Amino acid sequence: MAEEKSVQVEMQAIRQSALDALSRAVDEASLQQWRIAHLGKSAPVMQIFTRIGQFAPEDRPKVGAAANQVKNALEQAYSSRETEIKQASLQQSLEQERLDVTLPGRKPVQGRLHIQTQTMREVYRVFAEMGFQVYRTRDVETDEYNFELLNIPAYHPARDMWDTYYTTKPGVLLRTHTSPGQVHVMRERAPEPIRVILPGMCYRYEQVDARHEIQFTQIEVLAVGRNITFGDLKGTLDNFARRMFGQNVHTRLRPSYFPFTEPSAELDVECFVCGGKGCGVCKGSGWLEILGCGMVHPVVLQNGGYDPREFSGFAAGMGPERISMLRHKIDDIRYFWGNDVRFLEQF
Ligand code: FA5
Repeated sequence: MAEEKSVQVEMQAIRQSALDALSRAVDEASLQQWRIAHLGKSAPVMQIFTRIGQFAPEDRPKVGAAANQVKNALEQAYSSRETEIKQASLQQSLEQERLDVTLPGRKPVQGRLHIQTQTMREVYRVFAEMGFQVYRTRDVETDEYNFELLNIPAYHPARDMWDTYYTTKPGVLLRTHTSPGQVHVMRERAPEPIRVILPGMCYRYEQVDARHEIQFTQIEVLAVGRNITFGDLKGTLDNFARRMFGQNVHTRLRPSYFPFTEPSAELDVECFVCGGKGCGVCKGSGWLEILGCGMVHPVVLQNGGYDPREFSGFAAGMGPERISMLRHKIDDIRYFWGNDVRFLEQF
């Protein structure tokens, strides 16, 4: 039979050594180790409970109560030490990681619409107000639609106006302008009247410079009906220019040549850099060309399914990059597709 008196002494020693060890626990990791060692299943105080049957039956309640006391005392000591350590570590992190709430916040990086998307949407809006719908056609075109149906047969010298990227498939190319869309929409709508704009990316095998890219956007304008005149074209373009550039904008229509319009013209806007005096951007002319236009050629009307004796129409093709350049005083078209965020995030 084990002696009740000596186990009481043993328990006091267990308690003392556990409390000494606890005072040496300085952080949460060592505190956890202490808990396993002194309150876990194999802790000395827990071993007393397993040995209780070895005591005389009358001593067992005393031993049990004393062991419970030690256990409770250790649990209490553990919880107050835990509070102390947590408090100390909070204090330490507050001192070390001091937060200055008066510092200005970091601005989150915000996505935005590309300058061209913004300009194009504005052009859509201006034309929508004049009753024009948006109609989209394909970037990869056939020679037939890009040239032949637009009155530009093979080997016609006018083909030199559009240096073309051909695909490996014969007769298939990247559209050099949005004009092939004219025939697509006419064939779909004939003999109904048409008022559409046709936006999209165009591709030309060109020498890249401040005003020319190999990839750029165009917006085609097309109106077909029974009594459409050159006056309607001029009025529509004047209205468009005033809405885009302001009431006082200076524009001019200059005679030009396109195989798919007759007569043909080009619309120039006064150069934004020199104010019309002449500079490097406008090549000394004082004007920047933004679009080509004219009355739809009878051959094209016929190819689209309209009888040119009954129907007439006007068409225009503009370069929205040039419009953005004019409005925002951008002096080089290469910024648009260069993907430099320092440029893009300005708009
Ligand atoms: C045409 O492409 C004709 N299809 C326009 C047209 C449509 C005329 C309907 C008559 C009736 P042009 O090659 O001039 O025409 O181009 C029209 C506009 O596209 C130009 O005024 C210019 O603003 C823009 N553009 C042309 N080439 C480039 C280029 N390489 N880089 C950037 N913009 C260009």
